[in-house]
Amino acid sequence: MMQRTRQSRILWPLLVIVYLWVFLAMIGRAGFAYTTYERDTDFRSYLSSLDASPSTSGGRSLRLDGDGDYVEIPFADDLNNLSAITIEAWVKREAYRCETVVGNGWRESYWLGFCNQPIRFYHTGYKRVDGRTPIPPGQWIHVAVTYDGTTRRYYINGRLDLESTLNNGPINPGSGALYIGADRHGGCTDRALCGFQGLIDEVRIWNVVRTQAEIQADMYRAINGPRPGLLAVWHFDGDARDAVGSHHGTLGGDAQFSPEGFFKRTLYFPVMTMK
Ligand SMILES: [Ca+2]
Ligand SMILES: [Ca+2]
Repeated sequence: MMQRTRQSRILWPLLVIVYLWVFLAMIGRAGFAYTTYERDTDFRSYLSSLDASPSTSGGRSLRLDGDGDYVEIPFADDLNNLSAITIEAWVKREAYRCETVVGNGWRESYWLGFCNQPIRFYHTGYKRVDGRTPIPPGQWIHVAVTYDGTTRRYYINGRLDLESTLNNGPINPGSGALYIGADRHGGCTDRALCGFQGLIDEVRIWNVVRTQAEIQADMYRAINGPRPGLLAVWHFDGDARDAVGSHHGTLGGDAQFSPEGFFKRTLYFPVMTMK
């Protein structure tokens, strides 16, 4: 009896609010709007305006221990018929090593990673150029590479690190799965798959050359919808799904997700509005 009384004390005010809202909506005085908070700062400022506590449902990243861990993306034509390419990722390294960020078979197609300190990018097999600036362990760094068959450009945190026409020519397609955090050809001296050690987040592959301004404009926010030339985006917020297409990945080795994502999870809030 007591239980039922307590329930009705909570239920009745709720019902009154819902009925009032429906009435206002019917006469056109109320509605719903969905607001997207893509960056944690936006979300926190939204919450502070409500005088509420921050959410703990943060985004995640891919954690790899550098020894046999990877995300495998099944072979797809659009990842292999490229006259131009842009690859972007947030990385947090743990050491200077030869390690893969995105590998499409480095002996035949494209590969983005580091061999010790700077960015390295291969295409068409052994056609490589190393960047100039070290990518240090222990901090989140945004790396981006663009290549159009003639000119390659490397960006670190949105700043141009290297522009080069050395070893240029068309991008050769691969013939197998694309890996994130490893490469199916392997061949690094101490590890079978040239595995990455650390955290990787927000990996994107485009079939166009992104400009420096475009890279800077999008590096601090998650992309969740289609864009011209955007082939795939992996947020790694607890899964390896492609957020804009069908290039869904599966984890290999003992790859896992870290609670330390570069971005907080993208949040969609229904906000009641008065007209
Ligand atoms: Ca491992
Ligand atoms: Ca993430």
